[in-house]
Amino acid sequence: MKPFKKSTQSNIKAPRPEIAERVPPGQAVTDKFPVLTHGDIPSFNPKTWDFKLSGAVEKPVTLTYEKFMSLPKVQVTADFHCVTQWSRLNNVWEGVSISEVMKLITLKPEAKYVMMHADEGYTTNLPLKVLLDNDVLFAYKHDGKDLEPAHGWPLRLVVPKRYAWKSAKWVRGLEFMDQDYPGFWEVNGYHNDGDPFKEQRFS
Ligand SMILES: Nc1nc2c(c(=O)[nH]1)N[C@H]1C(S)=C(S)[C@@H](COP(=O)(O)O)O[C@H]1N2
Ligand SMILES: [Mo]
Repeated sequence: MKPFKKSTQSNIKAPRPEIAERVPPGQAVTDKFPVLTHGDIPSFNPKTWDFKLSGAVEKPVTLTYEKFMSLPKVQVTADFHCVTQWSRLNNVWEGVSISEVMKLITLKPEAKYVMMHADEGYTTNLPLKVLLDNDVLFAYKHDGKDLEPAHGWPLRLVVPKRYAWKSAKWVRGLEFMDQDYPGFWEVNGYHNDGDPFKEQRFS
């Protein structure tokens, strides 16, 4: 993987002062919504789609699409930072908050880390306390419209405080773990934590 240059490039325009503190170092603001996907867009069948909560839980749970969609909704407005140096501000996400999903299970005391599982074998890992932040949600709408298939329809995770590779598109489940294991990009050279304000791009 090619390392980025340090964030002193002159081709990045300085953001307006009122949003400057929301733009992490080395990022450029875009109004577009680029698509970043490794591999193909998975097909979606609402009859066979499910969502699994597994691992260090008292009783694993599998939700149907209908059941997931019946969970209470939230709206979260948040900035989105891709490690490839674009940031899109003020995204309005609609979906189900992580706290709502957590009501469906009882964690075992050893649950400290989480692996997100998505279609096509995409995975990404987070410490439990990062996943449980109050701006984290499973989104099915973006800026008032259903998510485009390329952006994760029917469901994607959104973790605003981490680089966007942690926001798994086509998410299908959470596996609670007693130890940390690296996900797909974390194995392939991206930083384990991925905090954009600390510029944690690569390991
Ligand atoms: N399942 C899955 N989720 C994924 C990815 C992917 O390749 N597969 N790419 C990640 C990366 S690197 C980024 S930057 C964001 C991009 O989201 P977007 O395509 O909606 O902009 O999705 C993340 N989630
Ligand atoms: Mo990315």
